[in-house]
Amino acid sequence: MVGKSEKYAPLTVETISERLGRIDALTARLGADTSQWQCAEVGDGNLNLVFIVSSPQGQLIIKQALPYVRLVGDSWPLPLKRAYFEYHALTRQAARAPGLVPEVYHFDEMQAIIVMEFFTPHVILRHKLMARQRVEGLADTLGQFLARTLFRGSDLSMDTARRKRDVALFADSVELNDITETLVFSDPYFDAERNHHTKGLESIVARLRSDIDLKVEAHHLKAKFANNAETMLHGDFHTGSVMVTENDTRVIDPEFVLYGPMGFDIGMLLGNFWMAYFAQPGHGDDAKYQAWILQTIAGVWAAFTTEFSQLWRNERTGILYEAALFEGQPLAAEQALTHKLAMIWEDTLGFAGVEMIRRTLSLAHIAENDTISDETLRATCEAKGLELGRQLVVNRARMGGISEVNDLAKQINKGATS
Ligand code: SR1
Ligand code: MG
Repeated sequence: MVGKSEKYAPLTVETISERLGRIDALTARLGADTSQWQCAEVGDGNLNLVFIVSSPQGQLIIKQALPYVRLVGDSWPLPLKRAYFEYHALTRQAARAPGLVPEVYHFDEMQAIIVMEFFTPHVILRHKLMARQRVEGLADTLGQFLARTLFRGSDLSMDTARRKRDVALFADSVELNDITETLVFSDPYFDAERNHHTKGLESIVARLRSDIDLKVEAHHLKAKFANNAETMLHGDFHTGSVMVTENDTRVIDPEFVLYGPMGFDIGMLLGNFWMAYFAQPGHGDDAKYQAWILQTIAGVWAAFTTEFSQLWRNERTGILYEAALFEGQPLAAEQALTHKLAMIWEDTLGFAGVEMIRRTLSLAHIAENDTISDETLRATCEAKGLELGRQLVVNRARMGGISEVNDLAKQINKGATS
């Protein structure tokens, strides 16, 4: 499955057949007659080339890293080795949460190419949320994916040798770690070069940047992100990293993989759902659909805690909270679980908050807001996200359960706070 080749060169739709047409992993799925192959470049993310290759026999995805940030251009170089980290993340996620991530058919480290399963007729969840379409089973699948990958990639499941090896492997992803540390945790809180925001938010932006409690708490979260190598994270788990049909959910794109705090993946996902909730007036303003988004958020957290608790009770084979330590004291193990979930909850809220703020003030925004052409309406939706984000970051230790946070979101949505 792993191939080696000559000097790196970006693929084009014209060169794919010639360059990859003799690789078994591709011909087995597309057929050896490359004249039948059809290629389209479909990458709409911030970093990479993505091709769908189709033939009468089948379809697959080819993802290739570019040596720079696609969103910005070659003025921002970025190493190709992110494909290597993504490949290793995908194989680990496939083992820990089977059936939810694309199968890797072929990996070429030199060309930074991953050839993988094409999920069809799936679409990116973010687009589904803008089209106000529901997905059956979404919350359960996402909650279970989070619990399985976060638990099984951690000290709760892994032995010392395997875990330390993986921490070392992913620790080399310094450039992508740096992107997150900078864009998520620092840039939004000062007038950084790459920042941009919607006209009309100026006074709110000025207020947030002079908000000492917010700045300090966001930085405490940055310290946690940088220092707490708790588990293998997806690292960029927003609604653009999820593909869905009306009743199927899959997870893609773990190139930002790193060892970090469990609440980061959960918080990033929930923060993106809350932003989609506030953006709904720009996409049809359907109160019932908004209620479904909040219900989905509650469902993700419920599914996560249920699955995580199951894994805690049945799969604690790692170096932390060893089963032997609690022999004959089941209540002690349950107490430790309750404490663990409370810590994850607080982190989740904080990371959701910083994600909501950075997607509005920093470099990379979200399509739900960007596609609202009425600037005044867009600013109103974004201001609500900023308000909830600020409250989550600053008050995360004092928030009750998920219903309390959803109630706060509803108040903010009505314009009843600030
Ligand atoms: C320069 S990359 C900007 C953002 O895109 C990715 O999807 C990550 O979210 C990153 O922060
Ligand atoms: Mg991505």
